[in-house]
Amino acid sequence: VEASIPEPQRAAWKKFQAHGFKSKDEFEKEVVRHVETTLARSMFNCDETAAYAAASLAFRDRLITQWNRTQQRQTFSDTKRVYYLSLEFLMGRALDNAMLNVGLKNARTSSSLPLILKLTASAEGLSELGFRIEDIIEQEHDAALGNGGLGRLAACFLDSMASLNIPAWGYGLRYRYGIFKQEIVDGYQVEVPDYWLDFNPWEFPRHDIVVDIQFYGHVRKYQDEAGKQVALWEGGEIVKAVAYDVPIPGFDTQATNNLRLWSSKAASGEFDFQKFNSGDYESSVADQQRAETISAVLYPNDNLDRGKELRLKQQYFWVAASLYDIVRRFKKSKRAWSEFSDQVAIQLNDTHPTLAIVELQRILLDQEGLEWDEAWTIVSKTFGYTNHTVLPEALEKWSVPLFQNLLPRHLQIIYEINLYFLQLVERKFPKERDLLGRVSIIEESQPKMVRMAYLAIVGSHKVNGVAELHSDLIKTTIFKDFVKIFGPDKFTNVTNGITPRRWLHQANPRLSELIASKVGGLGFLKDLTLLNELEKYADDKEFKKEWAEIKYANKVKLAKHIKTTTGVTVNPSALFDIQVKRIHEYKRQQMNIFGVIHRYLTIKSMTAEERKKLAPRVSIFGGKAAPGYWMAKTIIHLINNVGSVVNKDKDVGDLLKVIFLEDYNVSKAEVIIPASDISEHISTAGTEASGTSNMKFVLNGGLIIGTCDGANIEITREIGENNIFLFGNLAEDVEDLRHAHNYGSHAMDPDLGKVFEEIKKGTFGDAGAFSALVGAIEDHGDYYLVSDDFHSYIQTQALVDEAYKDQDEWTSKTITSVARMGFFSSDRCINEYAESIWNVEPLVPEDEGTSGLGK
Ligand code: 7GP
Repeated sequence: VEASIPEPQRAAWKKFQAHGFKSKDEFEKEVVRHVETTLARSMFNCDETAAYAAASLAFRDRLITQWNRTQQRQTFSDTKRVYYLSLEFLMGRALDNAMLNVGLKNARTSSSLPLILKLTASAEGLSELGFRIEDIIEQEHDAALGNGGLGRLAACFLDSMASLNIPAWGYGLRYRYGIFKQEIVDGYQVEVPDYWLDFNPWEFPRHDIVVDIQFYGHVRKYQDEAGKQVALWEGGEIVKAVAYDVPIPGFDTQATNNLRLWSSKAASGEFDFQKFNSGDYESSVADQQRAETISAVLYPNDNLDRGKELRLKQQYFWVAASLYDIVRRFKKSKRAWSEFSDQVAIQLNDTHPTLAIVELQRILLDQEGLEWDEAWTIVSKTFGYTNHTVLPEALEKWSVPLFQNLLPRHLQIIYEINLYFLQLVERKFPKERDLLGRVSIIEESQPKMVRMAYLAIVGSHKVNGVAELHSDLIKTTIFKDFVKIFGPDKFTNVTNGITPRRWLHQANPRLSELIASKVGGLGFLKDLTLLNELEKYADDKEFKKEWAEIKYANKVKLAKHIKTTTGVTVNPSALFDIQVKRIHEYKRQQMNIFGVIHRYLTIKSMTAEERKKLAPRVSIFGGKAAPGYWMAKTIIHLINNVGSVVNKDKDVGDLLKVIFLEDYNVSKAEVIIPASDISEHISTAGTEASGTSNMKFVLNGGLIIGTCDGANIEITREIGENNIFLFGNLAEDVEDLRHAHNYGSHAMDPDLGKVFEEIKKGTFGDAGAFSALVGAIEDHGDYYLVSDDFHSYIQTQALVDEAYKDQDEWTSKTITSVARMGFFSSDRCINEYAESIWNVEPLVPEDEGTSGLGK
């Protein structure tokens, strides 16, 4: 890298190059400088917001220097890069993470490595300036550019790719509005816009990186002088994509990768002066507003596809800008096109970026003049596709007329891809006429539809699911025909993971510190399997006491949050039972709240003596419903109404409290997850592709009640059946059960029947409000098998109560479980992608010292 700087300037560049903070004085100096100059304030009116801004800018300066060097290193070494295309990146807050990374490097250069990294220069520095680091961190607005699991996974992957020194870029959209803020008013969800860009120190606008994106128009075909058929996409309109870069620091490495988010802007730049001058004020700004609408808002659906034109526009806008960037970077290397897939791996986070396959084929064909086969060989070696759901309502399809209008050339190419694909199928399976219709990328419906998952499979070299069961299910159900056509090797599994930096060290610093004191330092944050050293402390009295104290302190912290946000007092000694995730019928929050009602009725029917033997419980819910998902909103309403009855019932007291936490998001998860005793992962078997919060809860010393679904199965395999509360029907039985509901008799579970009676009596408010929720189970086939699993659920909850009474044994179980969670690091997961799908190697910074982390 150094050699790339021309000799005469080298010394000056080196002399003034920024580096990590060497001391807290240096950090303080930078904070004060940013307060006084960047923010133009004096220390006399520096409030916490300003201190947050200044501290962030100080760290950002350091990150961007590292970012630059990382990019230079990658360019000069000319290595293969990974491009992770995701319409969602649910990043949460950045300052804490930046401090951990830059701060650590700082600590590392000093002689001793303090255990609590936050108490390094930065924290002490802030404290000398009169601020508490916790309060400063709290000032940051979450970057909430995602809905749920899929978006948070992308964020964990960015952290792991940087930490593993993998040359990688994330590409996404810079939504002006992230996922809405949820307010609870009279028990109902109300959506409030999340205008998060007011002040965002973590992004760098790149006004010099602007790409023209074309929409609409028509295709003109003609023969060029050499007699070759050429297609020209003409007319239509142009929108500009402007790049915004977000540095992604790796943990314990200088490597800082990039997340590039595109923002839309009118091609004409400003508004139309001519119209303005002629008095047409309103339409003079219309073009500009229409263009800016493209990246204005994140679609708030989780596991649901709505097929709106603006969404397809978002997808193409983002994919076209990203590919332009990727191709431009490749062309700088002056290599032959045949080497493209040696230099570039593109991962599709679900089908949302599938158009990238078509766009690359179009670039190679129409712009670079390659032949179809040559181009297609390159394309299909470049892409990998990750599927995140088997739910039919989430599988993307776009109507052909819509496509024809918006992206006429792309539709032609899709038809051609499909033609060659179907010809291949016909050659391989000449007798199977039905097969062609089943696997065609074009569904012969009215109107015709483009099946994006099929296009993604045909255009990728690997397709993966996100947990073992899920990867098996896609091979045997939704993509079965494709396994037959392409063979089983095209399909693989990469079980999801989570970053232990955010989800253990940052969220639960005391637990991380305690673990570090026993496993030889913080090395487990880089190699999570080192946690297995903990297993020998599962019966260590002293250790268990500290472990339990930390859990209690985390519960006290959550209890305070509950008090300030809901006004309800909860007892931190009670069992904290938590279900936080998007609200969805398949995730079965309704079963949880029915179980809570069952518990309430049981308590009411008990004598005072009997009640004394009960284990007090706090049932905590959190999660957003998609604004148009009426049933999910009804579930939220019921939870809140049950809470308002139960929480003030004198017969019940501390024995049961029901809490709905407003506006669940990443930063709240960091407080909620470390406080759980048990968490609920109770989806209908076969519906939750993986789940990732299940991993976070166990890693933070909580146990799980769950179904045999998604990653619960692998968690059980790792931690042992004795350490998890599994219940319910298996995935393999779901189909038969559903069939029986519809065609046989469906006997309601009697306990659930009693719960429904109580709801119908109006005990929890107007019964009519909940009739659809009850009706879905009683009268409309109970698609999610709530009644079938209810008995087993209630019984298993009783086992949880029993187990919790033996606190000593419970603590041992949680320690053993944490010790066995090493597999679920997103580092392991990214290593699997790197080896089996991307074929990329890490690029270790040449000046990387030893970490002192004990690995
Ligand atoms: C989610 C899955 O529901 C969850 O089980 C999984 O852990 C997560 O992806 C990460 O793989 N899917 C979504 O969030 C989603 O919206 C539809 O999928 C595209």
